[in-house]
Amino acid sequence: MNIKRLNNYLNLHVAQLILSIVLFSSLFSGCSLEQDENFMGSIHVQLVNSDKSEQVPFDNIVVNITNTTDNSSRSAITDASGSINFNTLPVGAYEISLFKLRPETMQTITGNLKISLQPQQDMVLDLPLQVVSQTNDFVIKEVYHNGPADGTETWFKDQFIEIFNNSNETLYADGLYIASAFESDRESSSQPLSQQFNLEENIYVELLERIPGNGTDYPISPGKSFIVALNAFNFKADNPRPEKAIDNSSADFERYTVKWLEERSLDASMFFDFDNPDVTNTIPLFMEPRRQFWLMNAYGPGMIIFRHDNLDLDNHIIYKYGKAGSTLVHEANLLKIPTSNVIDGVEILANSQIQEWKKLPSSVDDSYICLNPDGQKPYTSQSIRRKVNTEASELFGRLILMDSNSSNHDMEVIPLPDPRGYDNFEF
Ligand SMILES: [Ca+2]
Ligand SMILES: [Ca+2]
Repeated sequence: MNIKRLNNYLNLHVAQLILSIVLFSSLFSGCSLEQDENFMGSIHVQLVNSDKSEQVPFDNIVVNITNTTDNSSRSAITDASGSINFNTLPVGAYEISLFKLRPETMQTITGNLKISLQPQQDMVLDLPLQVVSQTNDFVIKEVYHNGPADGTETWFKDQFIEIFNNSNETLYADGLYIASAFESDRESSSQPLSQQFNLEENIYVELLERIPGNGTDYPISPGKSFIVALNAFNFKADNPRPEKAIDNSSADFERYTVKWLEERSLDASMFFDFDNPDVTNTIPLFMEPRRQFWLMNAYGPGMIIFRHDNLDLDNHIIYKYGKAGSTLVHEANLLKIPTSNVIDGVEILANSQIQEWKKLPSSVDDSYICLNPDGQKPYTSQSIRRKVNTEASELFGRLILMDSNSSNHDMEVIPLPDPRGYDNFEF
């Protein structure tokens, strides 16, 4: 180091040192405790549970408060009244959150609020809780509706839905209903279904099938799943891009509606729907008359599973829809399914701008998921899979999937289908 550079170096460091001393002293000499208090506030948080059907005790819940600017945080534990005070907090933006699992009732309790604390403010806040009972039942683990990226070798012929036993006991697939909810396409309609019908009480479906069986024919162990494929066929075979195609030949159940449609003098598609005699077929129960095979809406299906002891298959409606100002009116014959019977549902939308076109009520899915928020393209091989609830899985010592009735939170988009991918999951 020559003399000039050494001088520059020393000057720089002396300057930094002086700056540090000035800042340090101003911090302490310039700010009295009194002034500090001017930049403090307090927050009183009261937990509130507005869901009367899901009662939870308020005690012993850890509530976190995090400054969203510097990520500093504090936490406190509620007493039975569900109230907490955070005193002498610096002003700023905060997130208040909590997450609690109650193993004894299989409930998850969450709450989240974002607030901005002003100088000397005593803020009093209600923190609404979301209480969700961990499903002791089947959940939809995967919906694969978009077709593979194999150069339209397969088209949509490889669609499947996978249903997972999220409970801690053996469940039976026997008699389970699977339905695909209807929504008109935006090309031919300017009004979503929800503007004509109350979608909270009933779900309007275009396709309905039932798993056969006498009650105990198809046991599914906890943490295991079963697959219902449109065609139980190996689409990798003779495919120029087998890495993008899937093998559905080991599906548990298969859709086959050609005969059913022909018996009703309706058009059937033998190109899209064929029958593997080695795989048990589901029982077709209802198809919107224009459907020629059991195609889950390729631009975003709303899938539900449910049980019903005495389902009324004549509970139809004729839904008329069209473009505003157009004389052309379309009709769809739809079946009403009572929402209260639904075990699980997944709302998939073609993009994130069309929430009013949701097909499922908020009590079944209070959000939605898109393959691509900017607009889905067909034949991408993408699939929609339910995420693992790692916290609950570790706590209960078994594989548990997310189920907060909110697809945005519970589901994820994956680049390739993952049939039975959780069978050997380790946590
Ligand atoms: Ca088939
Ligand atoms: Ca078959």
